[in-house]
Amino acid sequence: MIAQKRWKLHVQHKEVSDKLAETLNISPIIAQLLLNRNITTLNQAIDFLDESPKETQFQIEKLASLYSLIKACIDKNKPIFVYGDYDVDGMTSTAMMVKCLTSLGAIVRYKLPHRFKDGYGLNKGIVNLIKEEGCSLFITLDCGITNVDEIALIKQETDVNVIIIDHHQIPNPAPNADMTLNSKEPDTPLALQELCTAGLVYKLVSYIQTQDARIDIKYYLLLAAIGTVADVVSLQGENRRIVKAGLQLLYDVKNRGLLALLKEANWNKKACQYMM
Ligand SMILES: [Mn+2]
Repeated sequence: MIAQKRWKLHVQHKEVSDKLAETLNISPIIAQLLLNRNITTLNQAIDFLDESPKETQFQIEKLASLYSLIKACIDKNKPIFVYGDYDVDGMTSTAMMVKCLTSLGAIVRYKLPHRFKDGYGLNKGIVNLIKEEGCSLFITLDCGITNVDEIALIKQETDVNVIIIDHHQIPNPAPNADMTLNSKEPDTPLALQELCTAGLVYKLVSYIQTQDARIDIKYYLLLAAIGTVADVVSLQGENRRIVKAGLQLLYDVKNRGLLALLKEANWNKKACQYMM
């Protein structure tokens, strides 16, 4: 009960917050809220308050090689298999990847594992699935980085290329995938180190958009925002920008799945618009 709660106020640093407020032309209350979040320097504050998703990218060569691996498979007209995860990050990532690949003209198969029947990550049965579908590319989303044995088996038993897009801790030795995009890799730019898989897929799709006009990036931003919020990753850096910009798109949702979810949640467009 609220009556039993004790409010613990953050220490006020009036001098620092006044200075931030004056320099950035923001209210002293916002300045103090920044301090409460450990944002103490001018640069940190500017970065935090900047709301537009930035051009911060992974090394462009990395995204370019991922794209060429995908493109090579599409050119061969062979199916691409996308294996996701059952949580929101995994599902939004899969939705984005399937949409992107389909827009590029790929034949796409996908699987969202069942939480209880299939469990998390890959299992050895996946080899048969890949063989049956005759795939030449296998992409894991929000899983795969810990599946060293399963990936080894896939590479041994089939001739698919394997891409792992995941934000979970990378084991040592890492699985022998052909390519990996993981925000825990040591060469990840600071602003992207907290990206969940939906954020990673969003970054990849943003790059592909620069190479292929069939991609409409607007479709992906809201899904990336939902995946980011649901995976409870830190809302700073690029994550915050994705969520802030993505949530604005809630007012203009066309995706039928999302519309159904909003209806089920009794989402009140007018009330929320007022708050934002
Ligand atoms: Mn995740």
